[in-house]
Amino acid sequence: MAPQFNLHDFELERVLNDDPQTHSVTLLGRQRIASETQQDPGPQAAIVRIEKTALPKFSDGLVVKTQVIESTDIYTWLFGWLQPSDSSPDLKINAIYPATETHIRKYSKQSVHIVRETPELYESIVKPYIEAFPSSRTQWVTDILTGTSEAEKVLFRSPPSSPDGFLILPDMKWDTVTLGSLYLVALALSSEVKCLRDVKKRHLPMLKAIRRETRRIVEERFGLESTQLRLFVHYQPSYYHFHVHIVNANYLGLQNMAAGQAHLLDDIISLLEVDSSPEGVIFQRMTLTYSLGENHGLFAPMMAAQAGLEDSEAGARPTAVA
Ligand code: M7G
Repeated sequence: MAPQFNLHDFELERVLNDDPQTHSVTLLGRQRIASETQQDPGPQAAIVRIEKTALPKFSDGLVVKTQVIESTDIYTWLFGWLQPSDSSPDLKINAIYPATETHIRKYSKQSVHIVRETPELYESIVKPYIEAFPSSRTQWVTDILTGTSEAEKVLFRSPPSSPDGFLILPDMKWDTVTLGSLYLVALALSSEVKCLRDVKKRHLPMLKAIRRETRRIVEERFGLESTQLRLFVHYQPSYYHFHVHIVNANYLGLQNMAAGQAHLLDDIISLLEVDSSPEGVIFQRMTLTYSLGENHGLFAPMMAAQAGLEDSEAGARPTAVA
């Protein structure tokens, strides 16, 4: 019969793995085992994986203590405790208040479809959609850029004279502590570039500076090398003010890194470099393919337009040989 394991008799040797994604830690240690039938074999190697269980069903009073990490405009993120305790928090909580209809739709469970956005569909459907957003949608960006909020969190800010300026600060997705889930965001100081479609060859100095300064800051502040970072840009993003996601390369499985939505900053730079057109507008000439949730404001018009794309392709397809 296998000896019984008892965590209280476990002596930690080293941490084999810790994974903020699955909220788990895997440990190697030694366990003294006393068996009734055999001689005590002495300390034995033991592997222990500890994982947080699913959250209990939410009820009033479930979270006994909270502490605000940061807040900007209508967004607040906090630490939470399930038990009265002075030790590290059990939860990270993100709150949006007051939430708009767009937020409610974004955060509701929904299935996704893959759509292709030609330059023509961008002009006729997507551009008007982006332009219709009220400026209040990116008030949080304005608050950060003007120093009204999160000012003490800013890790890098370009000199005011810099034409391609940006700043780098912790993303609200990050708990600001766990290196394994490091998540920063670089925000362009100018609101000229709304999204990937607006990125042109003349933005190369800004893109390269974001890459360079990110690497420097992350190495100096957090001790991570440039190869430990994944830098990417979303299309479609939730917020139409140019920004780059900066994430620990080992923090995998985030839904927002899906192929199609996440474009590596390195690939964007490389595409602009090989683009030989004088204006360098490769992102205005490409068909971009990505997933859209059923609740997304672009879902209905983009889905309706897909049929047109298939039809025109079907017409060009050679007929099968019998
Ligand atoms: P996105 O690609 O537009 O949308 O990225 P997503 O949220 O669907 O990924 C915007 C990024 O900005 C996300 O990583 C957000 O977590 C982050 N973010 C959003 N807000 C409202 C804030 C904020 O107020 N402060 C900070 N620091 N980050 C934010």
